[in-house]
Amino acid sequence: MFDELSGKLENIFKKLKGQHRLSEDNIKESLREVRIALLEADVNYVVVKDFIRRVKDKVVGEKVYDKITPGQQIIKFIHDELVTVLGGEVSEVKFTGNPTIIMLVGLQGSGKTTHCAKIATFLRKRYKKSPLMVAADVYRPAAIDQLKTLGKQLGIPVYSEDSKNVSIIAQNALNFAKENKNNVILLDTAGRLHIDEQMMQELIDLKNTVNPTEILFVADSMIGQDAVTTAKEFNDQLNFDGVILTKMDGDSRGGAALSIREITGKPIKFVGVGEKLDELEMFHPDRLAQRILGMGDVLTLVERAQENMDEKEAERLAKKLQKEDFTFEDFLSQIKQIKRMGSIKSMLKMMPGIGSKLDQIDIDEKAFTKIEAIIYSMTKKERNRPSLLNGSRKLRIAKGCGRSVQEINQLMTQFQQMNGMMRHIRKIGFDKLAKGMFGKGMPQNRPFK
Ligand SMILES: Nc1nc2c(ncn2[C@@H]2O[C@H](COP(=O)(O)OP(=O)(O)OP(=O)(O)O)[C@@H](O)[C@H]2O)c(=O)[nH]1
Ligand SMILES: [Mg+2]
Repeated sequence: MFDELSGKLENIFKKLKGQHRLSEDNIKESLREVRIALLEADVNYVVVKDFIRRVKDKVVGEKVYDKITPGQQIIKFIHDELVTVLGGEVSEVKFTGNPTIIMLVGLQGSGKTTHCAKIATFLRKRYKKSPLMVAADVYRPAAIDQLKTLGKQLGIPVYSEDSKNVSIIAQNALNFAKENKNNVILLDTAGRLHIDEQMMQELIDLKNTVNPTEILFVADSMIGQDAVTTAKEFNDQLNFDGVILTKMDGDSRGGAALSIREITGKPIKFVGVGEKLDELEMFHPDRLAQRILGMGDVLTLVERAQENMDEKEAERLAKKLQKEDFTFEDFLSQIKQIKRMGSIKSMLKMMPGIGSKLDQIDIDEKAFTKIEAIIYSMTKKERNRPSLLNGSRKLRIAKGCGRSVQEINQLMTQFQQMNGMMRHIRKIGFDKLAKGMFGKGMPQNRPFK
């Protein structure tokens, strides 16, 4: 969904790579491009303008940290600001009413009925609630049938009646729920093509009658800028509590998420990611921000590396490499350090420029385990003096770890290549180490397949 935007931002930040100082000029240029990218992703221009101003204010006043590059620092600011725009924290469902009444409103076809069912099943599963769905869409008989069908499919009761007065229906539904011990009521209201006064009045009446715990505005993320106008109108009239952003699985440019949140000030609570009834997610601002940036969480990567790398051990290995007496024993120790940082794929995902491309790459997480198995089958002497490994020793090792001699040879080659390559590395910082581990010449994608 945000592929286009994240691709653009990746390019912008590439240009900043290698710069050691942020001048007013290069910030200006990259922010200009961020602005264009956001506008092209259909984010409302007022939101974009504000956003850029806030990021700029922060970046200009700040000193550049030593541990991260200026590019990474800008990403961090933009990321943080995006998280703020998207609402900061996850917004939980409120269950204050007894029963809790959730009223869904929105334009025609936005996904109200579908999400009424999705949320009902979600609340039942996650919070062990006993929901009741209410057909408060009285204009189309088909709408009632649609809700009933969904209810049947999920085994969730649906309350409906022939009356054309939704306030009366809702009142009766409330009594029905009390009798049947349903502690959450979901009101599925009629959609409207455009905002019209009569229907809006009906929603206001309904709101006044049942005093819902939450009114959720259902917004189709595909309609871009229009969603903002509609959201504003609904919010002015109904003062809704939150937003469900639907059809995020589609070809949406996604700007609606940022804009609606910023313009209405109301949190996005749920995201619809498909037609199926379990395709619903709670909305996580930080995850979406990371996805928008497509840059991965550079800072987490740096932090994790710092936390997990035993600096003294890294230095010792670096010294050995420089002296060219790096052994299999050291190799084992290095693998252990890498493994402590988490899965290889999750680490790579956090590196700029890699995240979006990672899906096509097949990384064999077990490669290290195989390497370890081979090394463990060597005697201590062999581990410390790899040159000892002749044909018969290799055969014995192969038998010991259940791999072929060919695989042992492969490991030897990789080991030698690494030794050669690492000779040039003066100090093992995480970046260099990672490059060594994942760049050419090292046990990369599928060494033992
Ligand atoms: N791909 C996708 N389709 C969705 C999603 N949510 C709803 N739809 C589809 O959108 C169409 C309209 O959904 P409804 O739930 O009927 O919309 P509504 O708001 O109740 O429509 P009205 O009652 O006519 O106002 C249906 O075909 C749904 O399957 C979603 O998150 N992803
Ligand atoms: Mg409907």
